Amino acid sequence: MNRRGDSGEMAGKSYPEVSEEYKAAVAKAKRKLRGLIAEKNCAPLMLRIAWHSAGTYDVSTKTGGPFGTMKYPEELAHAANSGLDIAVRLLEPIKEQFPILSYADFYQLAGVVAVEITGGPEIPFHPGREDKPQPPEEGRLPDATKGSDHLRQVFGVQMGLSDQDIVALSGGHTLGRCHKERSGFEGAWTANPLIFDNSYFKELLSGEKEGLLQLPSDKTLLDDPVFRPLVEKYAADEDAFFADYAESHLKLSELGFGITA
Ligand code: TBV
Repeated sequence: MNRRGDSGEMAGKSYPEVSEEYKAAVAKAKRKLRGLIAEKNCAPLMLRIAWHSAGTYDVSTKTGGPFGTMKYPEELAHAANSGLDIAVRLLEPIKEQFPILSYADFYQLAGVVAVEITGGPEIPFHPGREDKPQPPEEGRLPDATKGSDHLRQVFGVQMGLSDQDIVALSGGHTLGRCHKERSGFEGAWTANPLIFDNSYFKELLSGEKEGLLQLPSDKTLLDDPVFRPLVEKYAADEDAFFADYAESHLKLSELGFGITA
């Protein structure tokens, strides 16, 4: 068997080969994660831990990224990760059942399952990430109070993602909410924060509403000539959002992982 993964063609990547035992553990862990997320209603937090794990990747130094370091107290103590200790704690009883899996794969699998189980698109998952011993430095994740230039610096220059990835991934705020005691902000972006759909973009276009939240980094998507047409497209066409979201989430989950052909 060659090294090219099944869905790798889209990203033009090849992946390390893992054992049949490893593949079986991935499939079984996926079922356990569905159960946990359904029981605890914790899909938003699981998407956030996957994103904050991957979003530290820096293309120029090839450091950070989705490599299982979020379990370290040092990384959990980063200001942007406030509350993610809860995610690590919720996941640990399942992780213990699958010692063969890397934390790196396991946290990304949790993000994929969170999107799937709340009605979002299926995101291809390729196993084989290895755990790194060292968390990244603090300060790489975006700041909610800043605008387009900052988003392009973090997602574009640091992570190597595109403008389209920024808008599609911002749709992740279709899930969950802000907690005053974690980020200082309070409230959900949509009326149905446990459903993955395109309502984030519809709410963004319809303006501020009693009871819902828009962060400065959300609102900046409306003011930018490249971002805004994508917001309008995703608000009007959920299938287009799901297709682009799945592609962008896959890229995010594999920053620094897999060999580009
Ligand atoms: C929570 C803001 C997915 N995102 C979240 C919070 C804040 C932000 C609240 C934390 C809390 O108080 O519990 C303040 N995160 C940002 C902002 C930026 C950011 C402004 C930078 C622009 N978010 C996200 C991506 C993804 C998410 C790429 C996933 C693909 N974030 C996310 C979820 C939740 C937050 C599902 O960043 C809810 C968690 C692109 C919960 O309910 O517990 C939007 C984007 O990075 C910036």
